[in-house]
Amino acid sequence: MSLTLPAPVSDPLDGDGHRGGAPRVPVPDLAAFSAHANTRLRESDSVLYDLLARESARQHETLMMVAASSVADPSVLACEGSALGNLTAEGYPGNRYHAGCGIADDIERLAIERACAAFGAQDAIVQPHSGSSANLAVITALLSPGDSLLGLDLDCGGHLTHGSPASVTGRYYRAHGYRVTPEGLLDYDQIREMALKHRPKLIVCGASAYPRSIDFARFREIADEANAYLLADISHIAGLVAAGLHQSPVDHAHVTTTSTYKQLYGPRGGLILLGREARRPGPERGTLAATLRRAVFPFTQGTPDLASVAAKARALAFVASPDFAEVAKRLADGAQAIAERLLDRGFRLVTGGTDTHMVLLDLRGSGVTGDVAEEALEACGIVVNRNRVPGDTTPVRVTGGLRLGTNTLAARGMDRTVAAECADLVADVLTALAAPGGSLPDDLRDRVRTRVGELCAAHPLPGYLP
Ligand code: DSN
Repeated sequence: MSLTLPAPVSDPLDGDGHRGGAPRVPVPDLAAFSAHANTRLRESDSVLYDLLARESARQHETLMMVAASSVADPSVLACEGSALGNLTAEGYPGNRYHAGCGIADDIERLAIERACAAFGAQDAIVQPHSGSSANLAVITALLSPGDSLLGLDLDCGGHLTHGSPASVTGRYYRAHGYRVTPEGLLDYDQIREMALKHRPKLIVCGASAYPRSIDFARFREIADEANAYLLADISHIAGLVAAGLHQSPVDHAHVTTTSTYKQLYGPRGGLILLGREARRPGPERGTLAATLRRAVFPFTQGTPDLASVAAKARALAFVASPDFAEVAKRLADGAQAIAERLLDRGFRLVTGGTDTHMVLLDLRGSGVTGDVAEEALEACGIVVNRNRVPGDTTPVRVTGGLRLGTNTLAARGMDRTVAAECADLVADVLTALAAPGGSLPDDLRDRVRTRVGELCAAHPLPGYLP
């Protein structure tokens, strides 16, 4: 028996968005649906609702200065919480393994287009679930197990996925780590020497805790001399790169990766960007871009999160807007102001300053450890993270340093003057901890908390209050 299929219709939806001839199905207005969804959550699961409400309030009321953190616009959160999360859509636009993906295809194409526009890239892969997933896809695409790679040592500011033994990238590959100078700076001669000695198949540049600019062109020269691929992970500085405030690696590196929730003010997720190397042959069949697409799906991921892809598209539109240039400028200016104020107050900074959004405080010798400082600052409403600094011998959960960043301050509209005041508040707390007796007096905690509250009230999270 053969089935007779109805003739395809060019536009199966009528002007009201419903299928001609079929009974009308009620479809809620999106904005009304969001309010309804939250009310439904409150009524059906008050325990979870209260936790979410408390977390929301905490974000409004505290100074978020974790350098790896930022705040997404509510329109980004709306995409993340949308019905796209219901969709299973393995594959890529125009080539899915499931039906019902026509709208998803348009959304993914839009995200790709916007990623390319924001970074001047030739091609982009928008499906990685995170920056780590993006790195894993690139590494598994370019290397075979046992091949060697060269990345910045974790203790010197590198990322887990750049070859740390704690990560699959350091377990299944022969990972070598380059280090920084005693001042905390990248030493390109040392990196070149290591590249020529170990002949890695891949060199990884980019960092999680490095406050200075990175010379991607120099890295590419080294990679070419060593006949290695170059991966630039710009997760921490992607906004500065997009705004033209930091050299772009997109046409220097073979591949560039980034997470989307830090300086791109997007959802939790990752991107892979390709510049002039996009159409060169990959290590196996097809172009480098095609190889990397296969490396994301089906090699290391299954179905993509289309809600996150939509949220990336929304965030990338903001990155391309004139307002973003102002935010990027503010985050660099703010970090400068914080560095200058901390230096004035007698603190030591890794590399002596910053070129980015990040300031790394070296607390060693002050009598205060990173964990104690982190806890005391949080009690005052200032959220930072303890961080090891180059040459640190303290345990990873203790650490001899603190990492500060300005992504959220900049988004809240806090300028140099406010950023410097934030540095003063941090310095007041650290100075008290370093004094004989080493504790946080209640009156200081209350004073700092009050001022933090005033600053947060004067600079609300952008777009969050209706
Ligand atoms: N890479 C981690 C960090 O820098 O803190 C998480 O984004």
